[in-house]
Amino acid sequence: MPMSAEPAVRLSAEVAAAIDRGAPVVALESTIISHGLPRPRNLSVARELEEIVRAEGAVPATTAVLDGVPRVGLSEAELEHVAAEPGMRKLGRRDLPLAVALRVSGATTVSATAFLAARAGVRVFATGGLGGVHRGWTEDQDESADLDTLSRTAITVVCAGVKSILDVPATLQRMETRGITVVAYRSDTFPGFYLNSSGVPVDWRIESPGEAAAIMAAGDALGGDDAALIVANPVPVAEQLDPVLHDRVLAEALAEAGKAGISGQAITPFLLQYLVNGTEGASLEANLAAVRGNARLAARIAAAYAAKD
Ligand code: PSU
Ligand code: MN
Repeated sequence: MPMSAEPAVRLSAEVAAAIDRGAPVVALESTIISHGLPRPRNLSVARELEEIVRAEGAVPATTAVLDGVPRVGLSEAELEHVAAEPGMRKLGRRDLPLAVALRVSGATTVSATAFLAARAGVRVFATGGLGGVHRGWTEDQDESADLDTLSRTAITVVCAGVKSILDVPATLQRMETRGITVVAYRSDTFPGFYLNSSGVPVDWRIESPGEAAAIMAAGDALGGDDAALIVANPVPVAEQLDPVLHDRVLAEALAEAGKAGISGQAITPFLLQYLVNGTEGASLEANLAAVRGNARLAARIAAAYAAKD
């Protein structure tokens, strides 16, 4: 096997130093920046998320592949590149060897980010909404690779549930089957991404970052196969998208995607963009409120976990 001087996953100096001294680090994904949010707002959001993590005393580690190099922790210029470059690919876990070998630049989804973060030694990750089982899955078998990676990766993901464009009960069922631990943060129901609640009850609820850190430590102590902990953190009711507007525009979006024959990796960005247009930006505000809250909570959980030993 050829030996390379370069590590396969490159950590920024700041992230590497934080991991070495056991300081809290929060991974942030880049697909939400390059494919999930409209430009130029996406760059200010990317910066803002990093600042939120820092304000809580943790180090942000935004993840992407640049010219074939997987990176955990980006410089300001690299962050700008991810936000501005129109040719960024969307990379899931399975795309990583391709992007590396073919020296491609791409944004990492939850699956690719969770994988790279875990390889780097980062235990906590914040995003908007996870991928999951799509409506119509009985026909097209579209289940996000996020679920498969999370079923095999020791990482805590703070999210506002799964995207409401999905079949939420089917996604929760798959998470149970695949051994992904799920708790709702200060809620009795699973959040609905743009909405405070999906209406689906959850079995477990926690009240504090310390409880999340204790669950992580208990999982470490139990050992066995790696799997993720999902901390589902609802967007506050005051900042959610109007549920009636949500349901109406989502129905239109799904019909439009069907008519246009959109499928595979393109379907999630298509539906999210349709919602932004169809709600005159209101879905974007709800999405951002969710992501901000998740970055903050993730930093607090990372700090509580780092303080444990
Ligand atoms: N959360 C958001 N916006 C997004 C995503 C998450 O608020 O755009 C991205 C994540 O990167 C997630 C991906 O992994 O959407 C899911 O895509 P797919 O359904 O193709 O697996
Ligand atoms: Mn898919």
